[in-house]
Amino acid sequence: MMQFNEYFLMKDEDVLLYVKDKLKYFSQNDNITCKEIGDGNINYVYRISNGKESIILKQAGVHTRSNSSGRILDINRNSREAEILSHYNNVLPNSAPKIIHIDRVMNLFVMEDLKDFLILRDALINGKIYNHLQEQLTDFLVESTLSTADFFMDAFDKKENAAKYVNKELCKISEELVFREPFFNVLNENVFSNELNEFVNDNLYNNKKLQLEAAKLKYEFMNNAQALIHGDLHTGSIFVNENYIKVMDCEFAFYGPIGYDLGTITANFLFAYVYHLNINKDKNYHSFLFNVINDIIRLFKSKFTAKFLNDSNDISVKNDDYIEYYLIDVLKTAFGICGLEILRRTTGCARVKEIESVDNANIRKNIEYMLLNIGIECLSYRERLAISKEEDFMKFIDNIADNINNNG
Ligand code: SR1
Ligand code: MG
Repeated sequence: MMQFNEYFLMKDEDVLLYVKDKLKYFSQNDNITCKEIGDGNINYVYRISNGKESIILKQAGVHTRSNSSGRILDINRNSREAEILSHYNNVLPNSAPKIIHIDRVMNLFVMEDLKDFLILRDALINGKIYNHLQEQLTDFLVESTLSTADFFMDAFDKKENAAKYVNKELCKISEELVFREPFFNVLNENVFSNELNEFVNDNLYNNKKLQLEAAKLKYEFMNNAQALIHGDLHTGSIFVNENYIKVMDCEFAFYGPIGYDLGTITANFLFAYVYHLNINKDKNYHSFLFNVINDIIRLFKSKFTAKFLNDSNDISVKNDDYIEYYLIDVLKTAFGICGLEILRRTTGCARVKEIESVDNANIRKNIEYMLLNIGIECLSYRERLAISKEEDFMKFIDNIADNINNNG
């Protein structure tokens, strides 16, 4: 009988045996089935069901799934991810799937199956409206990060936590794919419409000013251990239903700059926005997304400031001017990361459905072109955006889109 006392990468039939032997979740008489449902780049995700109830098992592999880049990844990321999902539920109840079981030998964990939830990216592409997104996302952004920052944790605990969550391999992926590849294409894996070659050459590959901003942000990402951040908070890492969002896929988490998550999620809402501007002429849906993005920035600012003032343990930072200074710094990072996330997903190998699902080559090229312009401007003007009024951000975005539409 298989003991599961030594790590190996499981197949469907191993998962079934594992669940029967180790988990005792289903009754022995149940006819259980297992299906691999992962569509990410990194892990293996299985749904195990008895026809009525189901659970999800996530196992880490040593390599990325395609392994075209030959990356070897630390498999301990799996148990760290399960712990961090539990941390999310502790600081903000119901914000992540519940963890049922962790196995540090097999590098897997089992969690509740969010069957009646949709992946936020798909829901937005399909034009779904939810009125709780901005409130819940900003609660998550503020609570999940600030609760682990120096202002709120004991200084020794925070440093130990920062050491525990060092995440070398996964951070290296972001250091390369987010900060380097859009400008240097070292891996030679960049892909985008051929008609944009000249534009990308002039504005990314040969743009020293933009490359300088990316370099500054890269070294901030590598050295500014402000708080435990999710590290990959795109709309494919979030599940949604009529009442809740649930955050998952935090294998990229580490102690990094707080603005990183805000920037990543803002960029991913902009993917939805630009997709709908080009594909779906429903103005109501455009305004829905416009308001969600504006609200995320507005609510982030007010919740961040309030938590800082009310809950911080350190008297030296309970100072309005310091909080304003710190928040502006977080926002500068966030707008820069927003630009980089847009640029790397539009030019690089880690693609998004808002571009990839568009069959019409001309429309796809228009979406890419609009996104590239938005990405470049967010990165270039991040300092100005950080001190401007929150409602100005989406005006800034609409201005870029209108200019492109008016100039053909
Ligand atoms: C090799 S991993 C490519 C991308 O997928 C993940 O979701 C991260 O965003 C990463 O950059
Ligand atoms: Mg992921």
